[in-house]
Order: sequence, then C-alpha cells, then structure tokens
Amino acid sequence: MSALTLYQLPPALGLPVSVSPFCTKVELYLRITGHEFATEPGDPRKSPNGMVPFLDGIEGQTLADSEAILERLESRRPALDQGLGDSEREEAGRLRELAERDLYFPCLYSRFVEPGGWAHQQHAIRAMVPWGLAWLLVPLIRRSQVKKCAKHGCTDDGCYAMAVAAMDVIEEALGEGPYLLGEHLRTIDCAVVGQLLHTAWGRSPTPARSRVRGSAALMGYVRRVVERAEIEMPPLGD
Ligand SMILES: N[C@@H](CCC(=O)N[C@@H](CS)C(=O)NCC(=O)O)C(=O)O
Repeated sequence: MSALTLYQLPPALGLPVSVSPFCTKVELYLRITGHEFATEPGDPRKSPNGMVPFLDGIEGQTLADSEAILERLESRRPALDQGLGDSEREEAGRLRELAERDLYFPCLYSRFVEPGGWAHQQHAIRAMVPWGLAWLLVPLIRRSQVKKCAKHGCTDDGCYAMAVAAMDVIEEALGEGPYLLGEHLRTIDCAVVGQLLHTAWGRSPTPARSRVRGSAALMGYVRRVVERAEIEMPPLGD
C-alpha cells in the first residue's frame, strides 16, 4: 500500500495527468521527489477546503490546498526548496500567485465558457458525476465555474490578454533557465508548469494557447519539468 494518497480530479481531455492544474502541480512534485503515492478520484465535497487536490497519509491528517501540501512535504523532507534565500522565496511567491490566477482563470474560461472548449470539457465533467444525475449536475457545475471565472475578471475573450501578460513575465523570469530560479528545479516550477501545461495542451485555439505554444523557451521548460516527472505527454493537438 502507498504511504500517501492524492485525491484529485481524474485525467481527461486525452492527457495523462489530472485535468486540474492544481492537482497536476502536486503530482509533478510527488513524482519528481520520488514519493510513493497512489491517486484516487477526489470529491471536492469531502475536502477540508471544498476543493481538490487533497492528500491523505501524513500523520493521520487530510491536507488540502496544493501549496500547503507542498509546504508540508518540504517541511518533513526538504527536497526541492532547500537552501533558497528570502528573496528567491519572495520571487517564487510572486510568480506562483501570478500563474495560479492569471493563467488558471483564463484556462477555466476556455474550458467552461468558450463553446468550443465546453464541447470537450462537458465529456470530462460527465465522466466525473453519477451517470443518472449528469443531466442535473453537469449544467450546475458549468454554471458555478462560469461564475468563478466572472469573479476573477474572465467574462469575455479579453481575459486571454491577462494570460499572455503573465506568460511574458514568466518567460522573462525563466531567461536562459533551465528553471525559474536558476539551475535547480524547485516547487515553484511544479506550480507554474501545472498551469502552463494545461494552457499549452488546451483544446481551444486561444491567444493564451498560441502564446505558450509559440515560445520555444516556455515549451522547452514545460517539457523539461514533465520529463523529470517521467510523464509522457501526447502530441499537441489542433
Ligand atoms: N488554492 C487551491 C485551488 C484548488 C482549486 O481551485 N481546485 C479546483 C479544481 S482545479 C476545485 O477543486 N474546484 C472545485 C469547485 O470549484 O467546486 C489549491 O492550490 O489547491
């Protein structure tokens, strides 16, 4: 039996990782740091914070929030962030906030609001809910996600400009790389790549997707981190 259980939204949209960028972040971390873990479909209603991911297996507790999970794992067995200085931690915090807001909500918008994205996403949602209740739950889930997008300023296609601007900042921070804070892969790379990956492999041809796909630096970075996690991504689709 695995020591840790990661509760997450299952893989969908043809990807080998969870459909959730935050769950992908934790999975990247666990794989890169060599933790033994199992994954289970996670029901947000059973999570301490009402969201996935959550993690079982540390001192009988259920931990929620991707960043809190990584912090707790790092505090037990420092693996990626050992030796970081205050200014590097500050920089990591700034980049994480940016990516987890300005990349995440446009990605949600592309899946739940854009008709082309919803055409794919609805199958993923349908597969996650009890078959007999899909007629009720699928539109309800869509409505709640559309509201979430609106709350974060994603009410029309203009929101992709925020993702493009965030990628300008991330690309600049990456510079020659190979990772955001230099030579070593850190927890911030799991967070940012969790978001970039879902933008790059998005099913809708959005300006955000074009921005990341058009950047050799960003795509090289995503592929470097994914390779360290020994995850094989499919070819980029249309
Ligand atoms: N700050 C949280 C965000 C997690 C999050 O937004 N999870 C989404 C899936 S990507 C979720 O559980 N949504 C459920 C809902 O909106 O009801 C983290 O880092 O774990």
